[in-house]
Amino acid sequence: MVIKNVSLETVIGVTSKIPENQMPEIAFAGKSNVGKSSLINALMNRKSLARTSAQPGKTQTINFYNINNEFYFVDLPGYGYAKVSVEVKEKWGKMVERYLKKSGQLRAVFLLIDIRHEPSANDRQMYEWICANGYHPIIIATKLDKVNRSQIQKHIKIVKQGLGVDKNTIVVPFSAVSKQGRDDIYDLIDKILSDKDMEMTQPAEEE
Ligand SMILES: Nc1nc2c(ncn2[C@@H]2O[C@H](COP(=O)(O)OP(=O)(O)OP(=O)(O)O)[C@@H](O)[C@H]2O)c(=O)[nH]1
Ligand SMILES: [Mg+2]
Repeated sequence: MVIKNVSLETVIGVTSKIPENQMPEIAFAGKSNVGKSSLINALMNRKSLARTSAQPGKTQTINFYNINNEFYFVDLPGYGYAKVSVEVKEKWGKMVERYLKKSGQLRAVFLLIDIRHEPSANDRQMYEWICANGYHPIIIATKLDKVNRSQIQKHIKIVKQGLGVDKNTIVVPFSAVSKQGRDDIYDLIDKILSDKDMEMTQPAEEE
């Protein structure tokens, strides 16, 4: 994948309408502070187009990044941030749920899990939610640079078991610091996007 141009095209809040985009969308979900915006920046080759923060709860909107005028990266607000009210949490949840249900262009959902920690109840719920909406999430185990090389496989196993994934689920370890894993994610995105092309170029049925 070659990134030629990127721009933040649409930002939607709790009450906004889900945009009726014409190009495919690839969404990034995960708890607050897990590294969604950092991953999107790494994929876009930009330092800070997607705003990141050590303070959890940075992204409170759904942000659509136009990539090469070909597709969108969708940065979803993070869940599980303890310091916001129940009311705000509910609103975020509803917004994400509405997006998963309503987007006509969503092709794939990446679910990010911090490689250091066992998935939480919220992570499991998000995983199940994505599945319930007909998507098979791809797991990105983030902050790979924070674990010892010899411990990586052990941590990946904990992530898989904690989410209760099936054996076909793809788990990609990734670091926004070293960019390790980025090429694997590009390859997956290429596959996701070309699958759609294949569908679109299916020969028409004979009459
Ligand atoms: N060491 C390390 N730090 C990371 C990595 N990815 C993200 N971080 C840091 O983790 C913090 C949160 O990253 P964000 O990308 O803002 O997380 P987010 O998931 O977008 O968070 P919200 O917008 O709050 O949902 C920032 O301080 C990042 O610099 C990584 O791979 N390695
Ligand atoms: Mg963010």
